[in-house]
Amino acid sequence: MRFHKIAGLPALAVATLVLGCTGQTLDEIVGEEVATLVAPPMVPPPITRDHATKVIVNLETEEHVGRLADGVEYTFWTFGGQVPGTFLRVREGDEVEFHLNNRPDSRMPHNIDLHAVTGPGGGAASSFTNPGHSSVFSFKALNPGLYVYHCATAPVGMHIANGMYGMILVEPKGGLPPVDREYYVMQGEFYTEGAYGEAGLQPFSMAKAIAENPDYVLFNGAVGSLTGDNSLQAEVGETVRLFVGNGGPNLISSFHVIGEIFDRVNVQAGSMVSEDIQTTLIPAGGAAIAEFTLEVPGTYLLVDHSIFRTFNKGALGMLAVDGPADSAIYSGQLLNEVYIPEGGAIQEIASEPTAPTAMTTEERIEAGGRVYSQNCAACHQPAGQGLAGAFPPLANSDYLNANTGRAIDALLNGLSDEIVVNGETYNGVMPSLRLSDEDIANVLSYVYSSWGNSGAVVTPREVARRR
Ligand code: HEC
Ligand SMILES: [Cu+2]
Repeated sequence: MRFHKIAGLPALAVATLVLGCTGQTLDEIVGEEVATLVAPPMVPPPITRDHATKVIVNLETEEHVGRLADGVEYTFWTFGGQVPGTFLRVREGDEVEFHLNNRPDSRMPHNIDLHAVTGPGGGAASSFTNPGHSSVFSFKALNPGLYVYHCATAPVGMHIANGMYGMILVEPKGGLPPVDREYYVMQGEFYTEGAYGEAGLQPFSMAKAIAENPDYVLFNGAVGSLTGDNSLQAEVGETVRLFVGNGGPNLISSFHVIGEIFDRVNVQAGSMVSEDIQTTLIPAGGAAIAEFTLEVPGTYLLVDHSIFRTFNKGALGMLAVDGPADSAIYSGQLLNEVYIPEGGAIQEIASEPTAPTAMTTEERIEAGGRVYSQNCAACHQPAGQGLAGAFPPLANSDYLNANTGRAIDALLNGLSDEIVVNGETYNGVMPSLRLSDEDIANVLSYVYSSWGNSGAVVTPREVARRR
């Protein structure tokens, strides 16, 4: 569908008014350019063009093990190799030709839903891309603003929780007012099997994600990615613009800079500007643009003012400001540096394993149904039918029915070998879910008794033998 434009009013708002008349058509596209991609917290330079163009974006989805906190590693899924994803910058009226390239060494298919897109799914269906493939789609940047993008491949929450979010700025035609520095900050939560600070490679916890109870709430994907040597920098007298987003997947951010007042905030990253704001609410899947001028030197703290997240879950950034003091504005002692010991949070004590209870087969299957809906359904789907190209079916699965021992091993240790299920090859990763012997016995008994499977019963004793 084509929208017309009158006197700069948003096209959608006036679309109905111009039906049938020959209003001005969409901006003429002049030339083309390849989008500049830089790693956060930096952003590409402001756009100086005064016309619309075709912008070619080449964004790569990439999965890697990286640092979540000192001594803590995590398997991140990313747009562009880091969290948050690469910042994209276009101009209102531009035509964006989007190339999503999923690396051959990816385990998962990915796609992208950009909130700046006018069209079904924000591009999600058109960009679904298997490992080792590229897909291309094109959209018109109709509305100016700062927009979140994220992966929308099932299970959507898991792709976002693993780091698949970033932002695209659609500059208004007249551009944004000039400032001295611009930075890119994005909040997101991580759900790990271990408690905050627990060392080692931490698997994703689907149970904590469903309960919306993260161990980490972070700016830019790791504890310390904006503190110490990584602090944002500015000088007294400069004006700073923060592009702040919230990837979620679950929490709302109460974004605040300790020691500053936002002179201007584009509320919800739209065109309404509010002045003199202390804390701005950023919904999951939303953003804000905050600007302030720095009058006095010191270290300013970027926080989520749901403050336990800052001091116990990692949501802390710093802006280090150099320059002359001005005692007329602030005459106190200098700020103390905040010190957060890594892993200083209270560690959980592992509970004693409980003795297996005597259960009838029916009770076992019923309990297993609950384990299934909490731990397996997100990937293998509620009726065990799986998801083509990503998650193998458990319904009528020859792989499952051939061998109970192999199924127990998959639940105990996870599974990453290439496997063939009902003639289809899968080469994904099933995480080790750290279930108890009892839960594994129950869920497998449930799966075997459902959806045309063999009816085998698995006991906790058999699971214990293979652990
Ligand atoms: C995060 C997604 C995910 C979750 C959660 C998950 N699986 Fe899987 N599962 C997979 C993937 C991917 C494979 C294929 C692994 C491979 O290619 O090596 C798989 C393979 C399997 C297989 C062997 C193949 C088949 O279809 O028979 C079984 C059995 C299985 N899963 C059972 C379960 C059970 C039971 C649960 C819940 C306790 C569960 N899975 C939770 C992703 C998941
Ligand atoms: Cu994804």
